[in-house]
Amino acid sequence: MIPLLLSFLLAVPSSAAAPTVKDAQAFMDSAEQTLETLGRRSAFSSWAMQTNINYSTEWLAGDADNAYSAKAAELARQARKFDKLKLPADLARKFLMLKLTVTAPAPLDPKEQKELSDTKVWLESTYGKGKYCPASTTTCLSLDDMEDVLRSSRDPQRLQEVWAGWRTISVPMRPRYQRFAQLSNKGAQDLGFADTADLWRSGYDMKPEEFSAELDRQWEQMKPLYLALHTYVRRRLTEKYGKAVMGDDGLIPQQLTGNMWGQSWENIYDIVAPPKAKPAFDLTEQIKKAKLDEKTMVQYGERFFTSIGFPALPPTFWERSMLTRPRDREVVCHASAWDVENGQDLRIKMCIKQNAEDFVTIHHELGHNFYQRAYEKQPYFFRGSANDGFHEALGDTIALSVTPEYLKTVGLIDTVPGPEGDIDLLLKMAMERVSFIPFGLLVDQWRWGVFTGKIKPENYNQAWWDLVRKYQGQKPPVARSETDFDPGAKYHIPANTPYSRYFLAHILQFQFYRSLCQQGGHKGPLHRCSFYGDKAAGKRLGDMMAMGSSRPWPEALEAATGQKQMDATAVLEYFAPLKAWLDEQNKGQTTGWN
Ligand code: X8Z
Ligand code: ZN
Repeated sequence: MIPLLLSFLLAVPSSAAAPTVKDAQAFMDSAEQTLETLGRRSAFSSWAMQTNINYSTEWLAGDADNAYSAKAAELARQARKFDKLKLPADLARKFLMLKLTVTAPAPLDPKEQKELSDTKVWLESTYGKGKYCPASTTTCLSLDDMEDVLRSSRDPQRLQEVWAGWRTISVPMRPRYQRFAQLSNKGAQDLGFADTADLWRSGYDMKPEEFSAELDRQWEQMKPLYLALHTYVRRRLTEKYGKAVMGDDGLIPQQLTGNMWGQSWENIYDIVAPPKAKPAFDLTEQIKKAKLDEKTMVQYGERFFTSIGFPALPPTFWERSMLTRPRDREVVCHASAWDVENGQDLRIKMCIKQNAEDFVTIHHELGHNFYQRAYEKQPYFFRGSANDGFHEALGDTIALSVTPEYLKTVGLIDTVPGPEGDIDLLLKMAMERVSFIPFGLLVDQWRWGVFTGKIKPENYNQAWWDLVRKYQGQKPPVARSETDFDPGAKYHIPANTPYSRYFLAHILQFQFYRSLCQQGGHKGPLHRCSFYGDKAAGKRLGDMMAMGSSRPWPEALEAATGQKQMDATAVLEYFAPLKAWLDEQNKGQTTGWN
């Protein structure tokens, strides 16, 4: 038995005196070490689960996620004792990163922590395993089967069926997503945020409300371009499918866009191609004609990066990546890039198909891997991109350089179309990337609404479709109700991946590209520039990537482009000739929707 006085002395150690900067530094060093170890364990477990979904791997992934999230939350709460200290900027930045490291932070109660981790894993694996089993047959369709249909079928009935069929997989997610949002908000509040949306918006070197305003500003800049494309595509779809399928409210039926979520429209380029132009080339056809298998497609991507000076991918990349859908087990096919051992063990996980869409996605994923390796020397909390939009933009910037000139250089096409092919090429690119912009905005408009409580559970689905209508000008092919949970049919909702990053990436990638092309002395229209083989361009990108997230993003942006603002003018400049052409085509048409 310890005498009362002594036990009091033991409980209040001498370090209870005001903490110093040195204490804060020591605390942070140890926190980084702890989380690096737990993070590695969680990455391995999650890889095991996502490439082989079963009861045991789900258990392991949930357990490892719980260990990481609970520890991160505990450390973030302990870190409060340094709140009043004036810390050097670097160290203060790490303390912020510590609070932001988990996108759905663990609440205080260990039982709720466990419940949250298990719910996260359940949501993601339910999406991964999702299948639609039509009543008429015994075969079930996976998401990639249904995406094939959306890509290539032009039968509205069939399109509608798979569109609605895929959305049956998310119905059971509804109550668990509601609980998930509740628990995540609890965790965020324990860390001092108003809610999870407040936490998500705190990672951009500005106030959360300034970030929202910044997105709105950028959207307003790009809206006329999107509206022009929407008006044109809607007319061509009406010519193809008729008023009976299209309706007359000005909205585009989502199942006709060639994409499950109407988020990018390149797969229906054949329907909207300028009437007289002979298509310059069809990359999907070229890939099939050249019989490029999945690994060779990835090697094309890698070669672009090595051509601008990045070292080749390690042999383990080829041994450990998952490039195709395995036949014998359930997996999460949604493409992702992994860095399980800080730059030493890079991998991608993808179910590659031989088509142009996946060729671009390969470049996107490799962009993540090369970024990860570039910042491996940074301390744990600075191993990330300047803001999350940078990570998403990198590979897309490279893919903008996949021009006809480039494809000819690497032997994938025989002839480069002349200037008469410009509109054709720009329209193709707009179908891929301009179409995406409103979707990039609306996903988090929905989630922020859910987390802040502005969107109530009884309105989850209606609120989603209101946003789709408002931003994308699209509609579902069949009536939806509050039994459905259509947001859950988009990967990033069950996987809880913030989405504004992709919106930012669609601005940043054009900024990076324009700047690298200017630096490389490119002459002629911007969209014909490829910086393939340009080592100086690689060096500029590489220097920025090596900074990781150690500095506020405007500094990283300045290092790469000389600009300090994210700015949609590069997008507008790139597409300017197309915008003029679209305006001409759209004369006499009503723009927008009811
Ligand atoms: O999720 C992705 C990548 C992985 S980070 C394949 N993307 C978004 C999506 O598919 O919805 C890339 C573009 C947008
Ligand atoms: Zn990505």
